[in-house]
Amino acid sequence: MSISASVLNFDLKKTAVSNRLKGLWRMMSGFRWHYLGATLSLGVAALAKTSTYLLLSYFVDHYFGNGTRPVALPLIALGFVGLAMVEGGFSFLSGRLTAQTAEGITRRLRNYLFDHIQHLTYTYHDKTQTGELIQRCTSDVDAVRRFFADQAIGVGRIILLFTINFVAILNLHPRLGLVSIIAVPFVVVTSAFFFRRVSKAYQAFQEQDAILTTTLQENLSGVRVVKAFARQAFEKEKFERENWEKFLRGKKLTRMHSLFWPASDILCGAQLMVGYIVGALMVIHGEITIGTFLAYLGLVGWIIWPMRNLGRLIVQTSTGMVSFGRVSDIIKQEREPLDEGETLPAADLRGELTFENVGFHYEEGSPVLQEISFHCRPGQAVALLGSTGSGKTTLVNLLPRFYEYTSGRILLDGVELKRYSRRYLRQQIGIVEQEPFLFSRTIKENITYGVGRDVPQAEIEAAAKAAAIHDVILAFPDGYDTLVGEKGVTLSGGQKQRVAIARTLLKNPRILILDDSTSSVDTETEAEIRDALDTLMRNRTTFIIAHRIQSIMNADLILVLDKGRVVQRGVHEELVAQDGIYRQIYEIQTRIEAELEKEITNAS
Ligand code: DUT
Ligand code: MG
Repeated sequence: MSISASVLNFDLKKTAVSNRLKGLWRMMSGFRWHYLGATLSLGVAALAKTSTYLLLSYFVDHYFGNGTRPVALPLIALGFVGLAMVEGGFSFLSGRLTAQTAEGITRRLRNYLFDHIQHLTYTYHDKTQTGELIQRCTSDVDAVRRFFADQAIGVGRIILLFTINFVAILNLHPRLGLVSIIAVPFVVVTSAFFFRRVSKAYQAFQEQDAILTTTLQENLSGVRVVKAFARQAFEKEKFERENWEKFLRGKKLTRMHSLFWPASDILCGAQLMVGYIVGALMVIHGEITIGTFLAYLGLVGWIIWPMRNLGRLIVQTSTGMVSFGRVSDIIKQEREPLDEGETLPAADLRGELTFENVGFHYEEGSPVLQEISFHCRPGQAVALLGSTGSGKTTLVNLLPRFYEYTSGRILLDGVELKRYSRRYLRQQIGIVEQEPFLFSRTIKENITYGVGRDVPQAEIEAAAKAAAIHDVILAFPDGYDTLVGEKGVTLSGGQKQRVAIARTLLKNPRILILDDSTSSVDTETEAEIRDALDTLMRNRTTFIIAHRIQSIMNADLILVLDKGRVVQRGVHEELVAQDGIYRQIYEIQTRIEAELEKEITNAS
């Protein structure tokens, strides 16, 4: 089934409403005609089935009952075959339409979720566990798919089958018709009773399932830590505990189901019995013919079937709705508006930055940055130095608007940062993150990731050379086409950092942020990178975070951060002359280096 672009682009945000049935109805947007087609096909199939029983009744009564035989036998036989073909054909059509539609809806939902999750804010991702997201995007989405494949069309099927066969029986004999629906109210009440319970049990089960997925996901990500601390037994116990809880909740859910089925079976069985007995008595008293009774036996089954399934449907719908609610929780999260704001100045950003009493907090009441003020001219290098947790990464994360500062203001080229769109800022700012992440793709793909277009090999290599990683890459069997990660080579921390530097350099940003980018390389490589960077930093505003004074002593402005405040500022010469943290760090580092050098000379 080809789905038009407009249907695929339907904004699923509209489905995140508090009324879940309404949300599910909106989820069907663009697919409702398919459902109507499927339902109509079902109707035709149901009519054909019912007609088969009526033909049977006609046949029996005329050939065996009164022997009038008004229609030739081959014609009747042809009728049976024709009806069977119509029924089969339309059943197939309906099944196919439903399956395709459900898959279509689910495909759209998955695509939407994937895109949506990418656009959620940093804050949301900070607070949400990956395992939880994965579980909602897989298991819960699948329950939603089942709803559309099964329960959504099921309602139509049940109503059709019930109505058509009920009317047919009423036509055979009104009293038979009434007798065959005695159990309906009981079935409805029983189903409603179980609906709430199953709903609750299923919600609890899915929540626990998410916990289990999170536990597993975390354990896999941290498997090296687990091994390093030999905590396998502890982790195993933790997993077993969560798994046991899932087992218990699963058992409870199954118990609900297993109580429901016999209950509805008893009701339906009783219904059949009453129908058969009343029917048989009516034959004995000559109120109906044998043919009518035979047709009734067939038709009544198709009244009981929808009744039983109504129960199942109601109960299963509860699970679909719970899962839909869990998916909706993600859908209703606000996206980070990438394009909101202006992209001024359209052409070239100079990269002049002014911080005026900037303050920031992740959590209300615990400020992470306070009264940060400084100014840097275009092309200058600003270095941030400070103990761990002092707020260096937080400060640079404000620039691409990953987080919004909570007080004061930041001016970029004289314009308040909040007026620029995030997309624009992120195009202009290149970050080499503290813990860079590389995709399981080739090295080349990783380096060109930020540009999103074909890049001449020479440019890629220039970036790699600047990041002092070119030679390392060439040493790999497939060079730039070497796969990184689980299926390919495993890079060392320093190599990863350098690939990440190359990735950012290739993007050629106006503002460059290097967050501790040389922390996992040796001093020699660091010097190599620094030389390369020196040329690259020319003409662009750069923020360098580093722990080695060596890496930052040439900066135009050095800010020393402590507990979120700037405690010292100036250039290297000024800061060493002052009594303060900077000089302490400098002295310690030079002493260590001097001692190391002495040892090396002594040894050789
Ligand atoms: N913090 C949060 N939430 C976050 C990130 C950090 O509450 O998502 C806190 C931790 C710390 C403070 O903010 O108390 C500053 O963290 P940051 O990562 O900015 O510190 P840093 O200077 O970059 O430390 P390091 O040198 O260890 O990278
Ligand atoms: Mg940091």
